[in-house]
Amino acid sequence: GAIAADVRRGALIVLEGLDRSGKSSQCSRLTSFLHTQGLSVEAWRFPDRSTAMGKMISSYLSSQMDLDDASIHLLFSANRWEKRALMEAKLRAGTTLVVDRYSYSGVAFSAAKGLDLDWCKAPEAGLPAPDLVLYLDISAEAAAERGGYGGERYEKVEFQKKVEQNFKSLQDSTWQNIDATQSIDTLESMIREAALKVVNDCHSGRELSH
Ligand code: T5A
Ligand code: NA
Repeated sequence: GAIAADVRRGALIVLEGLDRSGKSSQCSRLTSFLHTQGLSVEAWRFPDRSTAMGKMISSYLSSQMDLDDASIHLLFSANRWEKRALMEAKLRAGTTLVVDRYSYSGVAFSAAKGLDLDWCKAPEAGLPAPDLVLYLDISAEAAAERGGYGGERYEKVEFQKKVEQNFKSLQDSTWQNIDATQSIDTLESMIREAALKVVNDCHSGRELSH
């Protein structure tokens, strides 16, 4: 039954942060590490640019297409909803998902354009809730110095500062703030420890919430 299936469920681990905070680097390192521990684990990311909606989002982000602020917000959310059934199935089957951005990015970026924060949150309600959110904390200025912004729509310091304020107002009990100015290796070991703990909690029966 549902309870038995949940007892060994996987963990939903989300990495969040400003553009260039180091999320993708840490997601791939964490996924490899959990794999070496014999765990069933997959790396996911949002936006998922591979779907039809994801292709629209990608062309919006690269400024090939313009969309109304509210419309693109709902499209980012819909791109998570279209993956919901698969996410839940994987988690309940025992696979841990390491996810590069989730609803917090959805709300923080759209609200930085001036949309109402609560309005932005509404379409996220009902998606699987993360068991752990690792927030890679770095200032907009320090992030901009890394590797150079690639020229996507949101990669501007003034905008990222607003996004940072919004992220900080979204923190809840599942968050761990991590100083993202530390070395890639230091961050990797801190993240490993936090992730293993939550994977164990989920394997021991912590329920999936929404
Ligand atoms: N968005 C997203 C919304 O508006 N709504 C939504 O609902 C969602 C989900 C998508 C954009 O869409 C917005 C947010 C974004 O603006 P994306 O595809 O996630 O963006 O962005 P990417 O361009 O793929 O990734 P980022 O720019 O966010 O970079 P990362 O993943 O944070 O950083 P990473 O690991 O690629 O590293 C960046 C550079 O820094 C170096 C790396 O080597 C690399 O050069 N670096 C470090 N340098 C020093 N010290 C460290 N600890 C370092 N870690 C990494
Ligand atoms: Na990334």
